[in-house]
Amino acid sequence: MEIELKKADPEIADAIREETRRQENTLVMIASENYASRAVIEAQANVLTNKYAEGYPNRRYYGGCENVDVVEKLAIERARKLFGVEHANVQPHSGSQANMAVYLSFLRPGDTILGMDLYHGGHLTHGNPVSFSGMLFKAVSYGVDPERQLIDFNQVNDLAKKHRPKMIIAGASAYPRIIDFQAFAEVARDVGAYLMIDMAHIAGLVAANLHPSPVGFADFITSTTHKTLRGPRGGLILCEETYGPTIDKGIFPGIQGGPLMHIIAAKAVSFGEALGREFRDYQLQVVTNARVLAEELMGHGFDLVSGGTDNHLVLIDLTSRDITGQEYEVSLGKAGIATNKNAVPFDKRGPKVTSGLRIGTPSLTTRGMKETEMKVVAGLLKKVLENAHDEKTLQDCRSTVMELCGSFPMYRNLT
Ligand code: DSN
Repeated sequence: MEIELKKADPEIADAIREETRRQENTLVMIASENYASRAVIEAQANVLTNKYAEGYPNRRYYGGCENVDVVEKLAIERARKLFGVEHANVQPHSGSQANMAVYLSFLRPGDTILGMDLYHGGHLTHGNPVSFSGMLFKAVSYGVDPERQLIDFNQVNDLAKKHRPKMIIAGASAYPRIIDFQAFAEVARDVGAYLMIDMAHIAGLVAANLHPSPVGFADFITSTTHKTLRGPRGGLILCEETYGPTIDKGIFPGIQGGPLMHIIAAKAVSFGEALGREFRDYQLQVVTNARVLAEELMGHGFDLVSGGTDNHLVLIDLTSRDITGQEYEVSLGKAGIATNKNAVPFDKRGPKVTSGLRIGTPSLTTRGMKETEMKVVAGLLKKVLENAHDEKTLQDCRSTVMELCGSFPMYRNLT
């Protein structure tokens, strides 16, 4: 296949080869990225991409769906088993599409939703004005309290009572602590709102029982499949059987056409992997690595949002430093460490600059790195922070990164 591509389209083949090299030679610390296994990649690079399969298994709008039905049924069964739910829709092309389908299935334009502010760790689709969620619905936002930087449940409660949202959204993209789903469920019940929990970032931890499960608390659970869960890029919706038919209609024909059967095959493979014994060990190491990284960074004098982490990510607060999130991200990039600038709660800088940096351990842990390497990485983060504009030091750090990458190839632990 790769040989064919090289002949047919050398420019694209070259870009893929360079991207492979970049991923291999970079410490990927973007909290939402991971390395899918070769089996997952193989499952999405094949003839399944040729097949139209609008509809659902055994009730399609196209003939010849007998094999893709097998694929989708397996993906659904495995997702249900993995998370202990009655109904799974594995067709969302992304997490945003999963969220959109839930909203459009159970809300009407103009309804009120209550979600976490993007600048406090929420996601664009939880009601930000630049996203469909903020354009179509009347969005109200909660955040973290200024002292502890934990979700402010007094505020959630007050806003819910004041605005009577039709749906409350829990879940975050940059929140380093356990989320109390029960507390959200109580607020939702008190005001008669639906509760949607977007567990995209922590889905792998939930599957491994290392973060409390949203099952039993949420009416709807949405996720991506490519973050801690380590599958292909895509989305997922879980719910009780009673909501299943409405959710299914919300995805197709509601907001999507033909499902991406090659991606659904890869989702099935990744759910199968997540059901295996080794997956829990991996997730445990992800969390341990994040904790060690956080402790080391604090030992080096870094300020961390909420003073540490319970999950896979760490949010560095640069407010008291003479460097922006944007500058730090660029300098780390020169040293071979991929991260992303990120707003911190009550950030005075805009989203393109920011006073924070988000880092995570899923990818490094997939490469087999453990506590010892986290200490080395924390030292590199410190060195780059203190020498952000010193090209020689950045090149020295780059050499250390190359050595680490050489010792921990990205596919060492994955078949
Ligand atoms: N863009 C993702 C992240 O990086 O967290 C969320 O969808």
